[in-house]
Amino acid sequence: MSSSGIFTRSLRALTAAAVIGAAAIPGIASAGDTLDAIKERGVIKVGVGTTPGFFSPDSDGKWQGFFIDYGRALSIAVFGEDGKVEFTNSSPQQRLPALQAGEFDILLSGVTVTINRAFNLGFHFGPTVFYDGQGILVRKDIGVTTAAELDGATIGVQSGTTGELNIADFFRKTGHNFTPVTIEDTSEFIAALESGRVDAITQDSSDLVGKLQQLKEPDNYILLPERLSKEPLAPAIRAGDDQWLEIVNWTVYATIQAEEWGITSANVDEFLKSEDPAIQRFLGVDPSLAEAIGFQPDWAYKIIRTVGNYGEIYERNLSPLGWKRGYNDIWTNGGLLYSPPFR
Ligand SMILES: N[C@@H](CCC(=O)N[C@@H](CS)C(=O)NCC(=O)O)C(=O)O
Repeated sequence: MSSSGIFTRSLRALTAAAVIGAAAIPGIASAGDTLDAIKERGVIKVGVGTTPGFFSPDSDGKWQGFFIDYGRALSIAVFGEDGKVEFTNSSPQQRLPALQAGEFDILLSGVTVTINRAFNLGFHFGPTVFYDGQGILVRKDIGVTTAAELDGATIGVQSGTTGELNIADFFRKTGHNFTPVTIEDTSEFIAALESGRVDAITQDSSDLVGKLQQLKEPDNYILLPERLSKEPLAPAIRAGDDQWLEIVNWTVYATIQAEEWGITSANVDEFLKSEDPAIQRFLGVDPSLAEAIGFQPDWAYKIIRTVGNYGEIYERNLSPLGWKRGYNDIWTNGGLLYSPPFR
């Protein structure tokens, strides 16, 4: 199998089809040049944050985490091999403009899908990979155990996040007062809580659970039980590149579909002997589907063998932090994760 990635002879046809589609249907985005740029450069440029479990460098400076593993899966999808990804930390405020400016090919940084970002800011989103909600982390000594009790508190919020509007909406609803302190830099954001400059900080609960690990005395803080918002976190790309969007979509779906079928990094080779025609097409034993699309037949096989299915990615990175699957489980287990059919 060549390692040139998922796209073979059909690349031009796909691009052409998307361009034709764009001409025929006003308003539909066309294929862009992201994939070409990535292939020419030889690396995918990914914007990330710095939250343990989701994206953080290990002691050797090598990035680890839930979103990092999706970057690795994309590397396998595009290049047929792991590791052709450059992860760069960027603040929540700067990363969307940086994506728009072409500094990144994709953000895997816990970006929430919102209608404003889709219509007004010019971004497209892959599938939601983590269903989250905004939380509030307070210093215990202020003596509250629910968000509804917060009145007159000073609350840190990171600039450029959905949290800015959510926290204002929340207090408008409760009728209580609060003083927002908007901070861009993540270290300063944490330091504001530790120094007492703010009574609490608000962010995606995924972020707060990770940040708790970074606080010097985590026992002095409590994550309040309320979730203020829906924060479906998804890969974000520049609008207007259908081809790149579909690569992102189906890379994520491959990890979800594999979990639904019980295919793991440990047993994927056993599944190569499966009699199920759908699994044969998925793993490339029957190459007809992949060939018709222009993917390398073993693209999904390689992703699962190397990075694992969604559940493995989750267990490896997030279970150690105490995360339960909850909404982030496969639909057959009562969660929200659902892959469209591979056919
Ligand atoms: N989901 C929110 C917040 C995004 C966000 O701030 N994400 C966290 C990670 S989940 C982050 O980047 N925190 C700062 C950091 O990690 O440096 C949004 O899209 O506006």
